[in-house]
Amino acid sequence: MVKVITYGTYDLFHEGHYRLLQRAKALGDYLIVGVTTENFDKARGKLGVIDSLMTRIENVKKTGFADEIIIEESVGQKFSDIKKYNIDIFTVGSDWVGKFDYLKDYCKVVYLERTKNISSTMLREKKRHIQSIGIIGTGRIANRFIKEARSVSGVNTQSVYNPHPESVKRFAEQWDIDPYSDLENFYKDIDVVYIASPHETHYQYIKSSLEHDKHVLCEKPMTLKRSEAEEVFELAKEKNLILMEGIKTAYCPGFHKLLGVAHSGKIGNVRYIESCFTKLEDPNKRELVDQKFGGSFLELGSYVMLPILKIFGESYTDLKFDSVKSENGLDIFTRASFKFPTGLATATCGLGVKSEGRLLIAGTKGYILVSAPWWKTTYFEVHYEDPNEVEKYSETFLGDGLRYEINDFLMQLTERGRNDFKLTRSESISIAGAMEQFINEFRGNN
Ligand code: C2G
Repeated sequence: MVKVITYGTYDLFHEGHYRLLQRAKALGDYLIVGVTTENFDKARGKLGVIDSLMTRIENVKKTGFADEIIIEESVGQKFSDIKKYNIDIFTVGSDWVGKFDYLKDYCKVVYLERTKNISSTMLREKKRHIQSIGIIGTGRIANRFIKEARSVSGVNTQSVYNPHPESVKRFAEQWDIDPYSDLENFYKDIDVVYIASPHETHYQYIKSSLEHDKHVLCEKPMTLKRSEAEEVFELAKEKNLILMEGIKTAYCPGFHKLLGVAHSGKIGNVRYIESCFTKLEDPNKRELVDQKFGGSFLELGSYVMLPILKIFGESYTDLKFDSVKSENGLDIFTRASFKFPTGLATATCGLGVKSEGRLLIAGTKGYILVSAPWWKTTYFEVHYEDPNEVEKYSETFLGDGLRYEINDFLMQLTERGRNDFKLTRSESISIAGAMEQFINEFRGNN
């Protein structure tokens, strides 16, 4: 008798799960299915699981393919199950290719092709529908997004658009998704759009996506003009669609803990903030070559302004920029100096100058220090006048962190939670306004 084992969460049970179990069963005579517990999913960084363990087991049972169902509770369990149940074949979908090769010494490992299109799911109800994502753009961030989206339950990255047929095909093959170089066709089969194209194209793509009735998650900076940001938020409101700007720090749990402490009064009234983000970039990369929309502030300014606006609010009385330029005229380092009625703030960012990427929030009783990289907040300290008095805080930050913003976006559009306070419309509009001022002044000086 050939014994086969497979594992999964099986949340919002869909055709991909069904087809996987069907083919797993066909590989042998006896199929064991391991269903993950909530704790295990949490530990392995899977977010947004909706169905209870009982419901997920019930759904696997209903298919009739499983001869035995077990629960998967810990990381090393696959290895011990293979021995315990005398397994001949371990199988899982092709989204895991290579990940379980370490089991090859103990049984045969088979990766079954994952099901690409699961939008025609059995789950028709809006809140339980698997949201199909289409990506606009094929750059580095789009690659990261796909990986991270696979750690969020309830979404399926289905297609990608880029006007150049060759590059979109290459990207799609790598991730086993559908390529489109025709925008109208791209919109046909998806629920939401993730925009990861060059900054200056965001505004048009947001408008076009909303006009096609798609919810939108757009990479930062969402737009480069205040009026454009206002316009697209208004359009989203009119059409009852979610439009969210993806500044990943805004959605990560450690940053929230930090804001909680800053607002709690622990350090008294905040009077000064200093935030810095630098990244030494290859001089041939778009960010350091694109004369019109490259440079450090357009690339990193959204991050460094975020804690300032979250803590002091948006009513600054003065904003001044100073930049260090490279030979080709782009800003390789920029300092944005803010004045607020109750304090001061400095945001610095660089692509060609390296500095300590820390965040300092100074108050009337003490200060918060978040060491680099503060934009992936995992640890911070609260210091007081007495240098021996230090409070320490830590928080998890999973993977590349994009999964938090994807999960928050999903919660908003399935109406499972209101979390738009994490990055409000007016904060996004203010950031666009600062970008606009920077571009105007910078170009004026050039
Ligand atoms: N699957 C698929 N096609 C999809 C989605 C999922 O073939 N469109 C497969 C997965 O590859 C997996 C199974 O269906 O083999 C269950 O998928 P999930 O519930 O998403 O579980 P997963 O996170 O893949 O768990 O220990 C857990 C396992 O390693 C895999």
